[in-house]
Amino acid sequence: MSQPTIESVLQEKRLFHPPEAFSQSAHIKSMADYQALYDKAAADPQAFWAELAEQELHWFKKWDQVLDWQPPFAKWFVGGKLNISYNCLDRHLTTWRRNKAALIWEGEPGDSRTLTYAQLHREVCQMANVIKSLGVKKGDRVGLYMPMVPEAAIAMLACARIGAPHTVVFGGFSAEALKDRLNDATAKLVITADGGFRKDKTIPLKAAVDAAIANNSVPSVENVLVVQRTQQTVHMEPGRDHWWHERQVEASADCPAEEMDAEDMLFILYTSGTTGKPKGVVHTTGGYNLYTHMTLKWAFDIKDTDVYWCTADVGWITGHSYIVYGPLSNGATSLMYEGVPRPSNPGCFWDVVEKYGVNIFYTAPTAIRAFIKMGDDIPKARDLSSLRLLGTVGEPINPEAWMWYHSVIGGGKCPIVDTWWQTETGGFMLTPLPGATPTKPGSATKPFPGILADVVDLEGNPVGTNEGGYLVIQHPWPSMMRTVYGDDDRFRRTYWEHIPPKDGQYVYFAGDGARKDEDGYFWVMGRVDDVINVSGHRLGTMEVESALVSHPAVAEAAVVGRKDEIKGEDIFAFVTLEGTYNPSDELKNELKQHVVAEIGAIARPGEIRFADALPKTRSGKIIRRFLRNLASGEDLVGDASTMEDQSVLDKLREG
Ligand code: 6R9
Repeated sequence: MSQPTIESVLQEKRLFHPPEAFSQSAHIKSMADYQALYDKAAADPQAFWAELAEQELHWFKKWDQVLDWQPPFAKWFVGGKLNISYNCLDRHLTTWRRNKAALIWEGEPGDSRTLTYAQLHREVCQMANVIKSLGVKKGDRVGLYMPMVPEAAIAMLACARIGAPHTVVFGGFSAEALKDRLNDATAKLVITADGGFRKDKTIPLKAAVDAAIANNSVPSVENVLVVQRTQQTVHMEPGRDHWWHERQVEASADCPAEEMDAEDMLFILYTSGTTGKPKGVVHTTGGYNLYTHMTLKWAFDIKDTDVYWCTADVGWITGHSYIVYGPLSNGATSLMYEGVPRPSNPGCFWDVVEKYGVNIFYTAPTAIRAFIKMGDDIPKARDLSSLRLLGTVGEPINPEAWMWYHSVIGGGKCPIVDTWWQTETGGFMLTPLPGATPTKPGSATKPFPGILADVVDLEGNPVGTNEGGYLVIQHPWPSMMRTVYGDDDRFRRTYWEHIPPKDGQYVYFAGDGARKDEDGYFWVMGRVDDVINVSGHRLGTMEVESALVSHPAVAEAAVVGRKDEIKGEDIFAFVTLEGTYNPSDELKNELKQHVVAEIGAIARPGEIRFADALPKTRSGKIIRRFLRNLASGEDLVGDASTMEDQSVLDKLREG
């Protein structure tokens, strides 16, 4: 742990009550209702979740046991049988929702598609049959490397339908990063596209897959299924590569959903940790289905009349839980957009809101800050009056950005739902319920009913009101990650051992610092480990360091986060060179490009500084605290007496 103490400087006092009309029609209408649910769940979490599971989901067979908790390993709805693709599709087909829009999709060049529940079901069944015909069986892993097109969601649901866990790799990751993830998951099939549109260019996805699996470097991959999107020329390896559109026309639209055990693996999603190796976060079927369903319903107050838009990419957990599974399980209309705001079209988000009459809009603080910079005229020139709720996720939102979002985008009438959660938690953990919870700009407010959260010190003792500490969860919840894929030990070490269990009671350590104010509101302050948050994306400092060191010029590298107005944090790398290399701007650029090739554009260092040596303790540990101070141009904070060589700092300061 790099920062044992956390000081909180935020003192935000403004309070915003839910508009009365909103509360009246909301699923949860008042703080009294919230409190009643919270108390009921806290008194008997198992009964609480069992009742909802029975009420909200379709089960082929009911469970025998609600929770089997052998810390840190949890099993929910043991013995229960269900299929999340059935809950997202089939069960709606016998209702009026059959012909309701399930997915509304808008492509970056302006093309669009709407798929009703019946149409989506049909395509998912076809894709499931094609996947099966390529030799994939229940339990086999399938890698997805996709642009933001409907086929990304179709492929996820098709995998879920036949019980083949998917692992979606964000399309912005490099071939190298893709290779590592496919290997870790031993994926048998990769589903990709020729390319995707991003910022008026095409991204060569298929070429990246070719590079990732070239020379048998991912021996498990037998086939590649390719969706046609950009029509760019791609190499198709005979016998290995197959066009989706050619296979689709031959595929039957009849594919019954496999009866899955509640604890069967649904997906693996890789996320950065504090070592160089990404962690495969494992989620299972029943608990994840229930929790993403309930959180979307209550925290976003989803209704059948809503057009709901989450701007995340399906390559992240937010896309999994709140573009695909949560919304479709609720029978909602989920909007998917391929584009991102770009110089040629800074108003594209608001055009989409206006075009489809979006009612619920969910995005990230980094996007909000970028919009502020582009100026109010852009959103003000569009009709945003359809919006009734705004959500935010990914990093702490600064109160100024919150206020702008509230007034300029929400017209002062939309509750803002600041959702704190993680890849590991599967769904929202701290969140307002918009018809009930008064909000404070910058606070994710209170735990979702059924979540027992607290702020503690490293011994596990609760800290005082408004004192900083570590955010923990004290009771298992249905959508908690089950393990790190293939590495139970890492799961235990990372999440369950930083804070020692007390009286046999294990707590989940989130890796975030927080404080709780006098009203019991949580204020999340950011990571306390060596993870940096760049534009809402998690990157391990070690990952970037490993990438740098893999370049022949680099002897040693230390990476820290530096505050950035738009991105939240930016990557600042200190690098020492091998003897035969000389510092130069060309080399800096080459190293930045090298990191992009190793990990992806999201990891490109904002700044690289060459150094003769890095500040280290006598035992050889890099003192990141000092590097963080240097990166942000601050004075050095803290004691330097443990340093091996004091002159190192003076040289670093000179740059
Ligand atoms: C959903 C997602 C998780 C990390 C988490 C925290 C930060 C996310 C936040 C937030 C403050 C919020 N984070 N939401 N911090 N307020 N509303 O982002 O998952 O990519 O795994 O990142 O993001 O630091 O620990 P993931």
